[in-house]
Order: sequence, then structure tokens, then C-alpha cells
Amino acid sequence: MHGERDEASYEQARREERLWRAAREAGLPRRRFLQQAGVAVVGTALGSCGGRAPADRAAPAAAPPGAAGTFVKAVTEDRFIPLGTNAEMRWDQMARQGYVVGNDLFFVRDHTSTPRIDPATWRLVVSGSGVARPLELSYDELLALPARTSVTRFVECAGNGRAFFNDAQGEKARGTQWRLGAIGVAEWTGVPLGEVLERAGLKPTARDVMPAGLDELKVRRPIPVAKALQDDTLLVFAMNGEPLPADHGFPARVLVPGWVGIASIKWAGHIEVSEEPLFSDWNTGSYVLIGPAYQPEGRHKGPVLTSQVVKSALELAWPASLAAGRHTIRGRSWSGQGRIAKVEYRIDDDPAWRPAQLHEPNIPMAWARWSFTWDAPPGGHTIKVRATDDQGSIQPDRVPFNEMGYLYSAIVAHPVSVA
Ligand SMILES: Nc1nc2c(c(=O)[nH]1)N[C@H]1C(S)=C(S)[C@@H](COP(=O)(O)O)O[C@H]1N2
Ligand SMILES: [Mo]
Repeated sequence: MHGERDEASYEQARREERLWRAAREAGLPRRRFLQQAGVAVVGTALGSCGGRAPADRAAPAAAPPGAAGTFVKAVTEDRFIPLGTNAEMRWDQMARQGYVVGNDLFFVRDHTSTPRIDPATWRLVVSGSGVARPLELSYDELLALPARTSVTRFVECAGNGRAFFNDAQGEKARGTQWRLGAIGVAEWTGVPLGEVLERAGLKPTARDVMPAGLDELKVRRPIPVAKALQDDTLLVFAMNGEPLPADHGFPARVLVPGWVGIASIKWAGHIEVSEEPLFSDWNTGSYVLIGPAYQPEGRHKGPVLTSQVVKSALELAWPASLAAGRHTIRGRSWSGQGRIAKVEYRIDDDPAWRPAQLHEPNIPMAWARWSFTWDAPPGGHTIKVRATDDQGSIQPDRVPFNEMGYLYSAIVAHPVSVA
């Protein structure tokens, strides 16, 4: 157990160590990167980092279990649950993490595979009927724009929790069978997207903004201009104080806080700004709700996904094994629409929902950590947790089925065997 301050300084030290290592490996001019990125590193830390080289990490395992060639970082089974071109975060790993998820443990969702992009030739083009002066930016030019640091937000896949449509409700949804590890919270650094759009002469009549990736499928999905102009919607170039890792969108990705992960386009190469509504496969055929409870809307096969819903997860393996006796049970809850207001838990069929203790920080569109103590008797148990956000949304017992298994916000029964 350590206090908030110890944890903060531990995280800061870790960030600095990783930064130093990443900058060296990338051959980046570190001091310049830091200055331009505005990544806060104090002089003494620079000194101590320079004085003693941290031991190099072991090389990634020879044959990562992720689909061959998909990822750049080490996607090994001790860190992730491999799911084809995706890698699910292991929630038991979070017990050893601070508020944010380290870049080495952050889940990856690639529609195809991670492209390797040379920052020297990379360009970001902003064009379309919604801008008066089409713009082209190099990596250096992007880094030279005024940036925001310390924007701590989650990126969460719309399909996070999808496996429970089958496991809890008996109806299997199409797609990657994530449990709850398709989420991560990071501290992002980037240029407000609005800043870039203004430089391109954003017209008052602009309506939709569609960033497109440089990956094989050119994954792209529009957001309304109002969302694009929020001050925490960013063109991100650093994640937890290091250059954005390849798997998370290097050289630059979009961050659309609170929204389904698909809005946060990685490897951004082009941004179309239009006076007309924009469409792509990712807002017409997928990332829409299709099912008996939903109706098509024009070219969209169902209601188009925007914000994420309320969810909770325990920092335990699935299924969990515990020794009989007293434990502090920890977890995290989040919502795409506000701050977490309340978290309750229920062991087995205890008639009462009991309050868990919320811990600071509790950042909207990131998550809140919580804990409770449990004197665990031997046997098989389930732990249920339900969160309520400050908009009054509470996790329900069930959610109406949708074919692609999005937005599973229902209460999950976590299996725990106690011996
Ligand atoms: N270009 C591009 N952007 C993308 C994707 C992709 O496959 N290609 N996947 C999206 C989806 S579905 C999610 S959930 C998030 C995942 O971000 P992460 O891999 O950094 O965790 O990225 C989004 N951005
Ligand atoms: Mo996703």
C-alpha cells in the first residue's frame, strides 16, 4: 500500500525512464522532443536519468502469440489476451498499475495491422468543402503547434464487454469476444484538433470532420464539427510522456474523449472537413446498433454510436482465485458521459448492494478507482459491481441485444474461487 503522492512520484519516475529509453531507441533529439511536446520533465530528473542508464529490457519474445506481424510492441500472453489482430488488456495486471495504463500494457485494436510510418515523410493533409485553405503539416510542424499536455482520458472499444452478450445473456454477438479489457486510460499530449482546423480556414458552414488512417483499410469515421472543436479533442503525438507508440497511432492519432474508440483514428494521414454529412463503412454498416430494439436511420443501418456507457471491472484474473480470509478488492469504473458518482458491490446473492470506497483522482471520461474489503469464505463466489455516473446512468442487469455486440454496460458477475 502506498499513498497518492508516492504513487504520483513513482509514475513520474517511470514515465521519465520510459521517455529516456524511447527517445534513445527512436534516435529522437530528446531535449527537443520534450521542449516541443511540452512534456514536463524537471531538470533534476534529466540529470539523474542521464547519469545512470536504466537497464535495457529483455528483447520481445521470439514468437509473440498475436497474429504474426500485426503489432510492433511485445504482445505476449503474460501481458495480454491475444485475439487475432487485437490484444486485450489483462485486468489482473492493473492491480500493479497507477491511474494510467502503461504503454506496454495498453490494449490494441487494429482492423488490419500496425503500419510502420516514417515521420520524415509523413504528412497530414486537411482538406474538403468545409475549409477555405487546405493545409499540409509535417511531423515537425505538428510538434511546433501549441499543444495540450496532461489530457487524461480513456480509449475504449465500442465492443468492450461483447463476450457477455453470449456468456451472460446467451446470445452471441459478431466480432472479437472481448471481456472487459478493451479499455485503457493514458495521459495524452497533442494539438487541439480545432487549432489545426482553424489554420485550414474552418468555415462556419462546416459540418462533419472525418480523419482517415494510413493503415491498409484507411479506417475513417466522421465526427460532428462541434465534437471536433472541444478543447480536449486532440491530434495526439505523445502517450504517457513518450512519443506515441506505433501500435497506438504513431506519428499522430485523433483522441475523441468519451466516444467509442473507433472515433479515435490512429495513424492519421488525412482529415476531410465537409459542409455535407460524411459517411464511411464505420458509421453506416458497423459501429451502429442493429437489432430488434433498433431501427435503421437513412444510410445508417441503425443508430450511430457516439458516447460510451457506464462499466466496471475488477482488478482480478478471470476467473479469480483467492486464499480464504480478508482481502482488499479493487477495481475501476468509467463512463463516456461524466464522472463516476457511486460504485456498489454485491457478493453472491447478498440482498444488499454495499458501497465501495471511491479513490481520487476521478477524472470524467477516464475512470475512478475504488475498493472494498471482503472476508472471503472458502468456496465458489461471484462479485458483482455496479457504477452510477453523475448524469444518473446506472449499470443495468441486462442490455438489449445488438448484432455486433456494442455498448455492453450490464452488471458483470466476476467468478472467484476461494480456497
Ligand atoms: N486507422 C485506424 N484507427 C483506429 C483503428 C484502426 O484499426 N485503424 N481502430 C480503432 C478502434 S476500433 C479502437 S477501439 C481504437 C483502439 O486504440 P488502441 O489500439 O490505441 O488501443 O483505435 C481506433 N482507431
Ligand atoms: Mo474499437
